[in-house]
Amino acid sequence: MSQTQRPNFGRRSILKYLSTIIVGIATLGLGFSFLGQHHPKSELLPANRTSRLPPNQRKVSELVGYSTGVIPQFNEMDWRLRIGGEVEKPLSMTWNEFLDLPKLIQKSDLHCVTGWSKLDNVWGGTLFRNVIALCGPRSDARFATFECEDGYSTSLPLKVLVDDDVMLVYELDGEELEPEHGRPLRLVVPKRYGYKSAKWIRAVKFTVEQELGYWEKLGYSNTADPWTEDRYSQYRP
Ligand SMILES: Nc1nc2c(c(=O)[nH]1)N[C@H]1C(S)=C(S)[C@@H](COP(=O)(O)O)O[C@H]1N2
Ligand SMILES: [Mo]
Repeated sequence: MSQTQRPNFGRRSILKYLSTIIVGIATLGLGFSFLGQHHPKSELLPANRTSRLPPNQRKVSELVGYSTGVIPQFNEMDWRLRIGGEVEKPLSMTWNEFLDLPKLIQKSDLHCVTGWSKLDNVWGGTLFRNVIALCGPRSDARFATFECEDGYSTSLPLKVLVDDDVMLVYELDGEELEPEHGRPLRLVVPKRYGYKSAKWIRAVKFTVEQELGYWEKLGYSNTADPWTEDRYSQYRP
């Protein structure tokens, strides 16, 4: 049949068309009103969130600088970011090669599982998505493990890592990242507890199964959603 079917404009379908249009306009309107306030995407609160502060968190005025060990040195000349595991194109990037990735500045919040939250951190870096595009994870890769200079590690599903607010950053509030906050390179994952935001990253390994990171092995949640107070894992080693 080559003729295109004419829509049937019965009462029910007119109602359906009308409601689609109304929902469409309302969605656009909401979108534009948010844009008008210049909120980056990560600041938009889902309908069920009435506050920017997740339950049982308190605001602090500075990032606390939480770490489990000594703060590593950064030597620009011998620094490499290794990207491997289940990828088509393993990479070893120099510092300058990393800086050549598209740069983005974006504000977001960091919620430490111990109860402090630092709102409005202005991060400068690149979307994690840009790294994914470079190395081409194989079709069975579902997770990535971040391996850090201080021996720390954590991992996340790729479906979390492709989000608009997930970045590899080298600047905070317009300045080069301070050593205690991850200089030269850290991850920020605003929608997860802070222990997922790995500092001093040296390697990213794409995997089929999720590996347990430093805190996750000690019983902290592998999903780590601050809004549902998903602090501890069901499984205790
Ligand atoms: N390599 C590494 N990354 C890390 C940690 C760490 O000990 N080592 N601590 C995590 C925790 S528990 C939190 S809350 C945040 C804290 O970030 P900040 O030190 O910039 O405040 O970093 C995370 N990233
Ligand atoms: Mo933390």
